[in-house]
Amino acid sequence: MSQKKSETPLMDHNTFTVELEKHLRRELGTTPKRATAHDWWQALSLTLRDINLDQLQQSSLDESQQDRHVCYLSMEFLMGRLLGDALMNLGLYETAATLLQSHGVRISDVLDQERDMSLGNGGLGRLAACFMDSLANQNIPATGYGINYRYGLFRQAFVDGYQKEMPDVWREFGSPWETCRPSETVEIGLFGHMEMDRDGNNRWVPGKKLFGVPWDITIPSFGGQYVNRLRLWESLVGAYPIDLDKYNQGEYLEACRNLVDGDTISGVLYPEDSTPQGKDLRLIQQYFFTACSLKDIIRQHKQRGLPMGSLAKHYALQLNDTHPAIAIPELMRLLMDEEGMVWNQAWAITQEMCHYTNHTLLPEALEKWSASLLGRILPRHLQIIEMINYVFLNGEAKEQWGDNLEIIQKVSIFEELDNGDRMIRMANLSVIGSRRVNGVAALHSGLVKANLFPEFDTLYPGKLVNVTNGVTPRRWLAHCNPGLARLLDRNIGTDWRTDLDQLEKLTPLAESPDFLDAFANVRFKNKERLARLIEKECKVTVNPNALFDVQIKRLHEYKRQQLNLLHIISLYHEMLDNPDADHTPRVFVFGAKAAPGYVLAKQIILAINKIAQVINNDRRLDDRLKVVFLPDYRVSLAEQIIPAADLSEQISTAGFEASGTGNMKLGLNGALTIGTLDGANVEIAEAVGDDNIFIFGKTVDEIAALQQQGYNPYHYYESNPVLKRAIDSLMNGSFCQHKPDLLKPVAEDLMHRDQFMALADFESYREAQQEVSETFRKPRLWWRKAVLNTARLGRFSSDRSIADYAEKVWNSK
Ligand code: NBG
Repeated sequence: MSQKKSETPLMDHNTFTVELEKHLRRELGTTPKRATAHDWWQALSLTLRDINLDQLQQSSLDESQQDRHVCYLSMEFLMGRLLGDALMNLGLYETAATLLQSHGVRISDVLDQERDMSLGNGGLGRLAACFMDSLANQNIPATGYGINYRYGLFRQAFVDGYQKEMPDVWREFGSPWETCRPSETVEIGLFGHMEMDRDGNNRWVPGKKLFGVPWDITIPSFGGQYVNRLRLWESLVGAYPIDLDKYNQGEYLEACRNLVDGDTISGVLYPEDSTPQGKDLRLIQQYFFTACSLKDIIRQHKQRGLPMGSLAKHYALQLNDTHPAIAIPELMRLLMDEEGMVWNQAWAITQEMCHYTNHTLLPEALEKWSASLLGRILPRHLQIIEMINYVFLNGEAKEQWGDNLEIIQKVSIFEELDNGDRMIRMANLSVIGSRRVNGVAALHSGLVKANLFPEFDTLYPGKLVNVTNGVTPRRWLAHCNPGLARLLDRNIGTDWRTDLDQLEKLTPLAESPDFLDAFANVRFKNKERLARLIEKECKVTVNPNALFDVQIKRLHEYKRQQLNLLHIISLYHEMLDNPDADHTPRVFVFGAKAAPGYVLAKQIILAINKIAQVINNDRRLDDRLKVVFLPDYRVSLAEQIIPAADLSEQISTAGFEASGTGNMKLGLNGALTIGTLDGANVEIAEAVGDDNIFIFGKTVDEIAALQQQGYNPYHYYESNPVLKRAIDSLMNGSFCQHKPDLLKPVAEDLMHRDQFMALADFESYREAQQEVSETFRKPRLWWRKAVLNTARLGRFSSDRSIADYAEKVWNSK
């Protein structure tokens, strides 16, 4: 695993300039004199892409027969912007900046031209992107497989405090990073029926054909010597995009049917699936990218002249959640129906090749497909799943549990519904069909074993393992926080970029007042920068000396943005009550998107925005309290917020956040965490030490006990006057006088339902927040803790996660 540093760029200054200008002239038809910032962005991206493509050839030539190629199958890849990161990886950042400057162009303006590739929703998709980066850095041959969505998640704006969603048109005129490979187009089937062929074999006759066209994006290691590939599929329906006969008869819409159908399948990420059409589409998307990827893998395997029997030796499939779980029956189908293998051999290969990551315990997020729906779209796959279940229940399961119906019903892939339909539990299918199953943090993996799959853990000892998530230090430290990166380089050398445990060398520096000052100074500059962005985006002026208290993540009740909000309201009241007390000034920063169909989450956004408006305009506070909700949270916005955060809010109900990765990014950049003992917070607390983190709230066991005894949020409301006053102010229209009922739904839910027990943790949270405020007023103490956070979080590098996967899951290197 040789890791080259970026000090010796792959391209020298002169060649770089020549190549760049060539792209400007030949591809964009412009000159350095006339080029706009957008032209420069495109030309730079094309130049770097070329370097990567050359190295990709080299890397794949170097791939030996002994290597096990990792195929990471994921519905989501949240890549963000690529240019800045690529310049840094290839050691060309300074070169590019100087060159642009000589043309009177600022590199930051050029980088700002890039639209994020927001082909993901949250942590799961960003994890996939960090893992692609680390796979390249560990020189592990790998391909990421996903969908080339025409539109990203959605673009978020706030209108009168409400979230408004718009399509994210991220690549309307193409993306310079993507290379189309039409010659590697694959064809897959959908719908249709089963038929008996002459030999008496059951054959699937698809009713519809679909083409998958691959678009490739190169993923370079740091230094750029090793390059992997992300391959995203775009769907096409039919051989011709339009029906010319119909077109000529003036039936324009009908003539474009294929175009529309194709565009729909790879159109948007997470289409609303509350309608039957939405459900069909989602399953088709899952099957589409999985089937295309498997065909691609088998084609390459054959091209290398290798026998089908050795497929699993050469390829490991990682199923990122159950979204690509249809890979299990699809692989069985390919091996049996197309390659002529018998069941047992195909099953042995499938079980050897597949690995499944579980990212959630929330029952509503564990995928189930109705058997009738799946059977209509994929009739052969339903048969195979039934057979897998039959063999499993009558074999291993029977041996282990005899006729214990309760257990048999629980481990079965099928859940029988009262209306006669059956639901296919994709998680059970994934566990049965995989060689390893991993959770994403120690606590979560323990719960996967103990609560979600205890029977499978008994049946398959050693199959269920843990791989704690990680984040790439290239993007989440070196690139997003150049000030801190320089400080680290000066003090501990530059190797931390590819060996994050080097950060431990900072530990003694936590005792040096000079170093603490320098560290604080970097943060201050980052906060000034964020303050300018806040001013621009939210029209709110914030004081960079205030404590920046940050909660950035998907909006979900279990993540408890509402708990944060209750605390903000209580602080507001406290400041109004005691205007002369010495309050620690705070700026609360939110970034979050709510799923379009998630009503309560959207109401929480509205509440935060309305309260922000009142607080930000209340002169009595003397600017000591500000609340801002930055719109359109995405990777590139996270890159600006994280280096400026003092406090990291990780306040989920214990047992519900599988891992979290924002917690790692913020901690690594020196923010202190206020958090529950949930997900990776537990391991972060272990790493930084109890004195350097603010832990509060009920533990997993306490939450379970409370749930069991019957949770009554009203009791907390009634008995805690501070809490009561905060909730009452939501109820009685204090924050929106002309529509006093506007925030009632949020208040009522908290008082009477509060599914994630925010009220039960409120007091403990408030106390922890008081400790935060007091600590922040002692700068030496605060910065010492901050430095120790950076120093001790090296283990949360995704390089370590990937090394763990290689060892515990893929058995690859
Ligand atoms: C999310 C969890 C996070 C975790 C990421 C990555 C899903 C289904 N799960 O806690 O909520 O960090 O996965 O593992 O998106």
